[in-house]
Amino acid sequence: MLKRKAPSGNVNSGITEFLTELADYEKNVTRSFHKSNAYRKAASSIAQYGKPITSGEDAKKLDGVGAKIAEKIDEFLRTGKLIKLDKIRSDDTSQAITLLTRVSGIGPAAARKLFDDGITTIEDLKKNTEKLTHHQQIGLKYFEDFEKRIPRAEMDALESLIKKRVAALDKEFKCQACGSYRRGKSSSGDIDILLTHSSFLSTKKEKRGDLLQKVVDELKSDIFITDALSMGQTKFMGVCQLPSAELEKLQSEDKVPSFRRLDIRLIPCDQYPCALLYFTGSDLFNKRMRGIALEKGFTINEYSIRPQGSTGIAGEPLPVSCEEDIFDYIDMKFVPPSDRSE
Ligand code: 8DG
Ligand code: CA
Ligand code: CA
Repeated sequence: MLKRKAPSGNVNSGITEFLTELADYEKNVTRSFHKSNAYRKAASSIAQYGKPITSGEDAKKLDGVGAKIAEKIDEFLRTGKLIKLDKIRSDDTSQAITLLTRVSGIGPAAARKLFDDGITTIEDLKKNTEKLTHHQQIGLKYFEDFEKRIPRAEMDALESLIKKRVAALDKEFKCQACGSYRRGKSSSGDIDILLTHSSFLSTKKEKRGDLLQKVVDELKSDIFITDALSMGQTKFMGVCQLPSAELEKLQSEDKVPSFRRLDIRLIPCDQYPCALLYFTGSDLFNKRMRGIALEKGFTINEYSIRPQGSTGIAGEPLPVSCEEDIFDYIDMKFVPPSDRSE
């Protein structure tokens, strides 16, 4: 089962798609996370390369492409398919586990456990909801909707509605959608909202209070937020639905608004730029940028950028007021969000 991403305009999409499918298989079915990451890294290098790959030898020059992957590329270029993938696709266990992991909240370990209990289909899940966590039950309830990508026009509407409601609550809130949306993608898998408040600093945690709860309650009040998957002090995971009137304005072909996955994270003001960078992604861009930072003697995570002393112990967080500051510290040219995808 291919992970349904928007078309990428990648000249090697045949190769990157089969590598991604193998990465998903290793993650979900065999739970060999090292192998999975190796396939993903190779897929990313190849997608970034931009020129058509004509042989495995060719591909081996790229970061993360070793002899075994090069062999698979040769087989794919020669025959247009991979025997290994054909076997995986026709294997019952692999099919069932891959299907189960498509339900939000069911990870590789839970999928294996359910499979061992004889659960192999969505129908089986529906008959055994007592075996599922609250999150998994909601994942099952909205299984079809959560598989649909969210068109950019709807993302615009969702973000602006959230911004409007949050601003009406308190002008000192700031929020924005990040993830693939901020990277300019034509569609997104979910809505990743970062939220901050001018009074909330990492050094003044007591100011956090119930800021997130207030925002969630406000968004629940007209059932924009329809379900909660989890609610913490700084992270809400849930489900929302654009009001029908808003959907009509978009001249969408859909008659009824779909249920969408929504995450809201409350971030202290001083950590907002590092969080924005982190949650804009992509995951692979973040990994590369962290690597560059380390070479320059800095360590970056979702909270801060800190100098990495010769002892290997990270120093105090450096002050940052925007994403550009982080690039400046590590002497890296600013990469606009739209260029952070592969
Ligand atoms: P999509 O929803 O359109 O499918 O893509 P996305 O917005 O890029 O992915 P996401 O899964 O919603 O994650 C949002 C960002 O969070 C991602 O672009 C980068 C950052 N991120 C990491 N590591 C991880 C991780 O392990 N899990 C998740 N969920 N996000 C991560 O850098
Ligand atoms: Ca996302
Ligand atoms: Ca997300």
